[in-house]
Amino acid sequence: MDLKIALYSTMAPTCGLLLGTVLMGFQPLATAQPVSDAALENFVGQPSGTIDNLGNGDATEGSAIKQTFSASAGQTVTLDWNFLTNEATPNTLYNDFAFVSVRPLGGTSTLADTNSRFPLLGNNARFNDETGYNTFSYDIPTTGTYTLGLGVVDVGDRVVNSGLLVDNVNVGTNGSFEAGDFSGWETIGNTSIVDSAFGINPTEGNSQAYLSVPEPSTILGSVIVLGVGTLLKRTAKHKHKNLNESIK
Ligand SMILES: [Ca+2]
Ligand SMILES: [Ca+2]
Ligand SMILES: [Ca+2]
Repeated sequence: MDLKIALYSTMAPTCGLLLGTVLMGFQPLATAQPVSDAALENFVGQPSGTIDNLGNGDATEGSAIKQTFSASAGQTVTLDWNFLTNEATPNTLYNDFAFVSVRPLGGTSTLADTNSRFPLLGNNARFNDETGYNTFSYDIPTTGTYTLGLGVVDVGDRVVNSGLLVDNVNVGTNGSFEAGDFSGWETIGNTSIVDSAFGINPTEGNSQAYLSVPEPSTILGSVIVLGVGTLLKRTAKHKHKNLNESIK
């Protein structure tokens, strides 16, 4: 084979592969992205503005799950939840939080925000702060059909991740997520089923639901690059904060 042809036949696929890799690098990844707070309110069936009106700041985006079930008056809905965050805590500007919604009665409540107690600081490799599992309960006042919704949101901006683990829901079907999927549930945004390999054990069985507000996974231009710069700065602040805490 002529040297030039040999070189070309080696180079062309390599260049093609390189170009392909570069192009692929700019494609959005398959990671499901969080949705607006308006979309979350529509999803759980609460009035527009409900999430911002909880008083934790301006929610920008989030993820949620829901299930509709029949319940009798006097029955108690219980579930286990664990709020995780990489935001500095407490934090008035970026007060990410988790919420629960029960409709048509019950309304919407904050489960935890950055002002909550985080006894499990740094317990999980993915998050700096963790509330640990707590139990939410709600007494059904009237026999009927109810929709339970659970969500986690970014506040103030769309960076620095927070998450919500849910398990052991005592109403509806697949309440402990032991089917290994969201069968019986509906989801919106970034949700998945995780086991103890996540770094935190489920409270019932082997599986638990994980909702989060991950960072944008692609870099498409200077605006987003600037956003990533801001994120890096804020991450550095967090590290600084943790360092201070470890010195105390
Ligand atoms: Ca908002
Ligand atoms: Ca955040
Ligand atoms: Ca479970």
